[in-house]
Formats: sequence, structure tokens, C-alpha cells
Amino acid sequence: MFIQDLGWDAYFEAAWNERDNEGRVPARVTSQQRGLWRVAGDFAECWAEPSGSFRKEAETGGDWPAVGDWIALEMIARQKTALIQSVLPRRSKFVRKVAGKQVAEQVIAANIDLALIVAALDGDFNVRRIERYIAQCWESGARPVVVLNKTDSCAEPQERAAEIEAIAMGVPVFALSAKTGEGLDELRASFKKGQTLVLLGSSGVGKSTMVNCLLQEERQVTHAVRESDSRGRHTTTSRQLFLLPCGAMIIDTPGLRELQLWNASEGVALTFADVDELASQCRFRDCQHKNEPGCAVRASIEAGELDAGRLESKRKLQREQEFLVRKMDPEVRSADNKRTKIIMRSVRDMYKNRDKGKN
Ligand SMILES: Nc1nc2c(ncn2[C@@H]2O[C@H](COP(=O)(O)OP(=O)(O)OP(=O)(O)O)[C@@H](O)[C@H]2O)c(=O)[nH]1
Ligand SMILES: [Mg+2]
Ligand SMILES: [Zn+2]
Repeated sequence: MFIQDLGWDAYFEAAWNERDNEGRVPARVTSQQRGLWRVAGDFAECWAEPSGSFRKEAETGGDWPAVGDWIALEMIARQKTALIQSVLPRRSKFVRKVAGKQVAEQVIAANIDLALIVAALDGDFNVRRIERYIAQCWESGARPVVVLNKTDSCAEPQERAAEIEAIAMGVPVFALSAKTGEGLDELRASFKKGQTLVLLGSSGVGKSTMVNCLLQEERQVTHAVRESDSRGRHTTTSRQLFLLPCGAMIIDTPGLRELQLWNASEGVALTFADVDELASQCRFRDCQHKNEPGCAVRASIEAGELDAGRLESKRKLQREQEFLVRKMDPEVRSADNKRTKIIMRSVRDMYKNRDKGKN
């Protein structure tokens, strides 16, 4: 195996050359277990542990390596071990607020190109939850793709897909069955060699079943959902990166119990760019879209064009976001968001052009 097969490219090469990496080799984290990291590189695969100085740094506010990270590794042949000396800058990262009341972030996966937001069509289907994931994706630097699984147990999969397409401008939507394989080829065709994908979604939606299907091998354990409410049983317990036959890589993750946004103000704005576009046509600049005269948002809801739930969902995410920002470290708060601004502009343009097409 070569690092190029694992996604190494000019971006990481440049980052590597910027530092003194004498005596070290690049490697990618494929999984993590109890203080040990599984890494792959030109040397094949091995377990690695943080060096003393790296550990100190991570313990005092730095970051531990996440699955998908590129690291500088020092091989200690005599001791048959390998030391993680540093983590290369991440091109994208998927983070969430640490579960509970604490305000801290946890990196779920790093250097992701495509985030597959998986939802099941058998009872778990929830447009608002998908909206939330999309907001988080835009923020991460990965491109979101929505995958509606279990078409075999849904009478109108195309209607559900259309519902998502309506709220997720510019986000590809695939409807498929990981059980029968129906529709999987279309999704597979959108993967490119060297790309890294991550599967996100609640427990029981079929993420691991999709991995097995794409690998054409039963590598991940799967478990039936509860019959009473179609909920999963948190079968997958750790994140792991797999190399697919097509040359792309995929990270399976445990079903998220709690997806709290982390510094996703830009992502929220992006996800609701259509609402903002409407709001810009309200008579008052500070319109709350309640019962002000000349409110374009209310008019659109009354005309049956905009879903009222979507406005509510936006408000809820914004409140959550404001709460987090108030509690956050000022340095993090002012973090440069140039990249998201560029994406935002292009999504806004997409909405504008779509609306032009309507008239
Ligand atoms: N009918 C149907 N069942 C499916 C499909 N895909 C997966 N399942 C079933 O759904 C159940 C849960 O699948 P998993 O792959 O374990 O779900 P998961 O998302 O990995 O769940 P966690 O690991 O708990 O996060 C299993 O019983 C699968 O056989 C599908 O397309 N159709
Ligand atoms: Mg699983
Ligand atoms: Zn208004």
C-alpha cells in the first residue's frame, strides 16, 4: 500500500514539507482503541502511541488524533512500536460538542471529503434531523450527501427524497436499500479514488450494512433494530476507516446519540439560505417574521411555499448556537471562516438562481 492510496496529496505533502520531519514517516489513522491508534502508511499497518511530548501537548488543551488524521510517525524498530509525534493540519474536520453540559469539542473524523448523512425510511425518517446534520456538514469542510436507506421498507421513497431535495439545495440525495443493493450503484458511482467518506446518522439506520455492502464482505457487525420503534442498539462502538474496492475510503461511526452543533453559525446560515433570501425581502430589516406587515417569510408560508417547520427549526438551531457562542472561548469565537463564507456565497447564488427560474 502507498500513502497516495490512502488519500495523501499535494495539500498534505506541502504541510509535511513545512516542518522538520527528519526520521519520521507519514501515516493515516484508521481506528483507535484504548489509548492506541491503528495507523497505515507505506510500511503497511501497525499500532502506535503518542510520544511523551505529544501526549503532554494533547493533555493540555491540544487534540488527540482522530480517525482520518494524517500524523508524523517515528518507527522504533527495536521496541517494535511506533510513536505519534504530531498531527498534520486537518483539511476538514467533523466536530461535535462533547455530550453533556461541558462546552468542549470532540473531533469525530478528520480529512473527510464527503459526509454521507444516512437516514432510514422505516420510521426513523425526520426531515429536521437531516437539516441539522447538513448544517454541521457545511461547517466541517466536507461536502454533504444525503442517503435515504431501506427503500425496501417504504412505500414512497421518491416522495421522501423529494422532501429532502426541497430543503437541501445543492446536496445530492440518494435513495437505496443496503439490504437488496437497489440504488447502491448510483451512490458508488459518485465516489472517487483517494476520497474519504464518513457515514453519519442515528443507530440502526444501516451504516454498517452499507459498509459491508460496499466492501462486498461482512466486516462490520450489524444488529436488528427494536421492533417497537425502529431504533438501533448502538452496535458499532468505535470509528474505523476501510479501503473500498473502488479506491475510496469510508469511515463507519457509532450512531450518534446527541448531535449538538459546535460553532456552526455559518453552517446554520448556509442550510437556511433560502429562508434568509426570503427575509431579505421583508419590509423591515429586523423583521422577526411573526406578524409584522410586509413580511415575505410569512407570506411564503401562507402561500404554502415555505414549510413553517423550517422557520421553527432555524430559530431553534440559532438559539442553540447563540448559547454555545456565549460560553465559548473568545479565540475560538473569532476563528477565521473565510472558507465557509465562500461556500455560503455560492449556495446563496444557487437559491437566487432557483427562485429566478420559478418566476
Ligand atoms: N429492510 C432493511 N433493513 C436494513 C437495510 N439496511 C440495514 N438494515 C437493517 O437495519 C439494522 C441495523 O443496521 P446496522 O447496519 O447495524 O445499523 P447502523 O447504522 O450501523 O447502527 P449502529 O452501529 O448502531 O449505529 C440491521 O438489522 C440491518 O440488517 C435496508 O436497506 N433495508
Ligand atoms: Mg453500525
Ligand atoms: Zn419577515
